[in-house]
Amino acid sequence: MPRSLPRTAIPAAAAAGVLAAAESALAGGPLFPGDAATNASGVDSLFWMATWMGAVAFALVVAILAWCMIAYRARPGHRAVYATGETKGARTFTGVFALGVFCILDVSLAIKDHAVHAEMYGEPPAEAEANVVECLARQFEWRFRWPGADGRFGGLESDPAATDDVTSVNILRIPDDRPTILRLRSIDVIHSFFLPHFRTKQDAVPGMFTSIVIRPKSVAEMAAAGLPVNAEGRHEFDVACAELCGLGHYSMDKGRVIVLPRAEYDAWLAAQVQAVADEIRDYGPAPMDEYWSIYTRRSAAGGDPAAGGAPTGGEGK
Ligand SMILES: [Cu+2]
Repeated sequence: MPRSLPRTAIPAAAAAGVLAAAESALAGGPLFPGDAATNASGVDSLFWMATWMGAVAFALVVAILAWCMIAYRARPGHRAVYATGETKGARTFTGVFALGVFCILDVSLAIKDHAVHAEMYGEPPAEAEANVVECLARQFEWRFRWPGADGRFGGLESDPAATDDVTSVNILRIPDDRPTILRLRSIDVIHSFFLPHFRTKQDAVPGMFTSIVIRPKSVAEMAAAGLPVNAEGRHEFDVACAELCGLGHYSMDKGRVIVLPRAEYDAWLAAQVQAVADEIRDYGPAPMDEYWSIYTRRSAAGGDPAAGGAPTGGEGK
């Protein structure tokens, strides 16, 4: 039997191997859809770092196990070693190895995760410098809302600010030159707004606001990266629900986010605002989008100030 294991050489070699493998894998891989967000690459590198570190640590453990099986096996003139791991040397090796794995894998992953998390979920941009859109999740679709001509999101159904709001089902258009703050809420159960190309997701929870910041790359960068375009040549990406929310859960992947150049986005929004204003002029205030209306009534009945109004009693519960 070998006299003693080189106690520091193995963890040191392991550390070097793990770091080298993780480093070389940070460039990305074929598993992910194209990356459409300015802050998405950190998520990919964290994923690959965890995957490669785990893979290398696993390979190392298996290699040591295999080596021990061969080195200490029974052979002519040599009995198999019955090692219970109770000698001082074995304990020291196990301790050093475990500590090495912890320091290299867990600590470096925690440091990396902290940075990535801060980038994704840290301080949101000021609303004045962002594009703010509201999203109402329901079984089984996403409803989006933009403030209308008055620049204000409406609250309750009877709120005049609500009548000119622009709404859309399942299609979210955003400009490419600034972040979009999406304010999420749910009318029924917990949904999770998931943007695979933006490497981000956020739960929409009944009774509370949550929000997510979408930071798209510019349309020019997306084109250069060969990201998918729809029939009209616009960069269009999936929105999916990442929370099993009922029988039609799968159908919430009908959501789409379309990233437009700023001028085109502004023109689109102006046309929508104008269309709603024309409708109000010709036919009087339009009824509020059905589900926003139900939402505001339910929320108000529950005294939810997010609904923008005072409690009205049990109506609509
Ligand atoms: Cu859902």
